[in-house]
Amino acid sequence: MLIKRNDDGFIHPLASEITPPHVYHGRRELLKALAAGAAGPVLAGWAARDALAQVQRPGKLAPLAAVRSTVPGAVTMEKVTSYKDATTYNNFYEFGTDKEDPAANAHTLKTSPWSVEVEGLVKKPARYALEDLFKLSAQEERIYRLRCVEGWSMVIPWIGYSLSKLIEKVQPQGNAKFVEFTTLADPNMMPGVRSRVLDWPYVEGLRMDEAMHPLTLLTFGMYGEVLPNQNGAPVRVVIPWKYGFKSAKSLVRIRFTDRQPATAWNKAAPNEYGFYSNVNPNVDHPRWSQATERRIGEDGLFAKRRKTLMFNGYEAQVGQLYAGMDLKKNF
Ligand SMILES: Nc1nc2c(c(=O)[nH]1)N[C@H]1C(S)=C(S)[C@@H](COP(=O)(O)O)O[C@H]1N2
Ligand SMILES: [Mo]
Repeated sequence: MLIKRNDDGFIHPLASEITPPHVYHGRRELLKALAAGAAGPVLAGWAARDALAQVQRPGKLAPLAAVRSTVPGAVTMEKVTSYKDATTYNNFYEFGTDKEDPAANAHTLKTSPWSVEVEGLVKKPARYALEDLFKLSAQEERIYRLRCVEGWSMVIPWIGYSLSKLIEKVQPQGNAKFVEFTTLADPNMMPGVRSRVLDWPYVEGLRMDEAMHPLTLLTFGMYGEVLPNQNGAPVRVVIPWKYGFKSAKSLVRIRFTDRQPATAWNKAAPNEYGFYSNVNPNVDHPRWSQATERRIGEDGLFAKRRKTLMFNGYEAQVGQLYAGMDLKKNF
């Protein structure tokens, strides 16, 4: 992919590349299929992809070109949450604990220059400038459900690539069993870090096979643009089958280790937030049920709560990672 750096230091696709992916993909596939005399199935598939037609570029931040992901399960056809809801109802405690706080306060986060340290049990540790991390693999659009442990969910068109691409590049050593994510904790840019709600920095972690799963996304953008600060700019992870807090924002370090990482929420309340935190309607949070959820944007008088799905609906893709494990014990 051709990219150039603008004065603001971030990466901008060339103008020719900013055609929305659903437009150029559909068109190219259609032309190919017409030439092959097989337009029928492709047209049907194309119509089914109308989920993508709902993804309107908000036109607020730098555009980010992406190809349609072909990873199984990477594109839900559910209605996409509005950009406004996805960017004004956030959890990002470094900017305050109210849902409106990150949108109001995150403008003080300076995302350029930015680098991510990759260290620990790897053969090729490296400090990646954001631009180099971005270029490491093709950017894909994924439409994922994200389910917060608090009982609400959204459907967001993310842009990034499988974290496995980076992991393959840095070559973990044989004894690396877990990946630890550390996010920025700068009290000058993040007013929430001065409060004691969590033990900063915000740390999250995955078992190696979870980190290697193709659905685990190293994420640079959403809605066809770079990430807004409140959603974890300039780079975060998104793990769609786990409660939202596992999807750490504004990453500065990725460390490979042989020990299960001590994560921020697990340290704060170990009986409430386990290391795995797979979305599971059958295991309640000690203070509330996890059986149902409220889809953000559907909060009218008659909006029904939705049933929460095992692994947030990604059981076909990730269920085998937990075969034989007691998911009530390993919550
Ligand atoms: N650094 C950091 N990452 C974080 C959080 C946070 O407070 N700090 N909150 C988590 C929680 S609880 C959720 S639900 C998601 C929300 O992501 P979104 O605002 O993009 O929807 O981010 C997660 N990542
Ligand atoms: Mo959350």
